[in-house]
Amino acid sequence: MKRTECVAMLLAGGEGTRLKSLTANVAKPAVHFGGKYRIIDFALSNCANSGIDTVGVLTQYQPLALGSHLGVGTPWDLHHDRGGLTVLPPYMDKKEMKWYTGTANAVYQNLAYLDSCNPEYVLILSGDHIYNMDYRALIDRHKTTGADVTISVVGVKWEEASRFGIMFTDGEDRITEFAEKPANPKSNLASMGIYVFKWDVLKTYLMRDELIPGSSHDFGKDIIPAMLADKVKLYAYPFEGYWRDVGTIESLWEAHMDLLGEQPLFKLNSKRWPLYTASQSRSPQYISATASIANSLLSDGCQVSGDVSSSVLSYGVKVGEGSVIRNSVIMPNVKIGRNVQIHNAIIGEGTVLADGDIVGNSQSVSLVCKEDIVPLEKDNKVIFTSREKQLLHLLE
Ligand code: ADQ
Ligand code: ADP
Repeated sequence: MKRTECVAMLLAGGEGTRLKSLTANVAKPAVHFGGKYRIIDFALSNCANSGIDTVGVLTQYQPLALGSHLGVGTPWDLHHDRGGLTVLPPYMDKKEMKWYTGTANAVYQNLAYLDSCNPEYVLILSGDHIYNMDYRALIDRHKTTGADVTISVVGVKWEEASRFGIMFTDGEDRITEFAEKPANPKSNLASMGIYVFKWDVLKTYLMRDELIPGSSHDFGKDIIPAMLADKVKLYAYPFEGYWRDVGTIESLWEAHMDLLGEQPLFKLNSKRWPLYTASQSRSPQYISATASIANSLLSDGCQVSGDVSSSVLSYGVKVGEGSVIRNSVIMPNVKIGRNVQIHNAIIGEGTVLADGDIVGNSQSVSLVCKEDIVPLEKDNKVIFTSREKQLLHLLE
């Protein structure tokens, strides 16, 4: 049987409830990012740039936009006969339809795919991270330590530590303790949810986990703690670069702000590490004589007549005259009328803001999506219902 040294399994089926209405119609990895990309482009481009040519993408929740974006993997050079990109949705066996109950179960249900690839190593990736990473360095470390599993790790802000898998390591980077999302973290060394496993070890643990009553079949909650308890060799690989899990509204907004400035914390236009996406052609941007634009990213098909600064505008966004947009993220095809004010906000795809609307405040990140706007009266008055949004002013 042919042997592919390393197969990547990209987990892209999570519901992403913390992104609220942004994931009402799309899976979290398909949420737009950086004006013209989707979040999953980062992991897929890392695969392309790291020479990983066999990638299974595990999809489940709201797969339509994600599936059409992935296609046959052409932008990431994964459209070949050997290996390439394989979309792996849940399927029906002889008896029943089996949904993926957790991240480990999603991989377990695709053991036949992995068996057909017969790899030496399996790289588990998440579809919701913004980063550039050469997976070859991680795999090389995994080989030199002879580990059964190597987890890529970063130091995170203490106040965010409880939303990650948190660990302790010894002087040789061997993991000695691990707790998934501890309420009171004792360390800020976090799992990036990126693992390289020896394939035979992974298979053993996935099969064993299926038999454990009450298991949530999750890598962080079940598989990693079980391996640690068995004293198999778990190593950490400290990652040095920019990495953000954009699973919350605040982190998604912050990661967008990190794209701005003369020396951005994260560069979208790295020549050494190109970012690939599936995109359609659109008309050029139109910047009118009344527009003022500074420190912003604008995508194709935008028409701007207002004042935009420190913001990211996706494709097809219209900004009317007299409108002011500051420190905000505008998703595709948003229509913003005249004299609208938007501060520290994310505006979801296809939202229409009427003349004079005011969104946002200086204390928190606001989210406005068309799904949250319900007509109140016949005369097109709108009210914003979601708790996170701070609408200071409604239509007169
Ligand atoms: P979380 O970020 O909470 O923690 P999780 O919600 O399990 O991880 O999602 C990981 C990835 O798997 C996401 O891309 C998601 O879309 C996908 N996914 C979730 N459920 C799925 C399912 N049933 N089928 C297919 N795909 C699914 C994890 C680790 C932590 C670590 C963080 C780092 O558990 O230890 O610190 O990632 O972000
Ligand atoms: P719809 O919103 O009906 O899907 P769009 O024309 O907005 O239609 O987009 C279709 C697809 O093409 C989307 O997946 C989007 O990611 C992509 N797309 C469209 N225009 C662009 C662009 N200028 N840059 C990048 N991607 C684009």
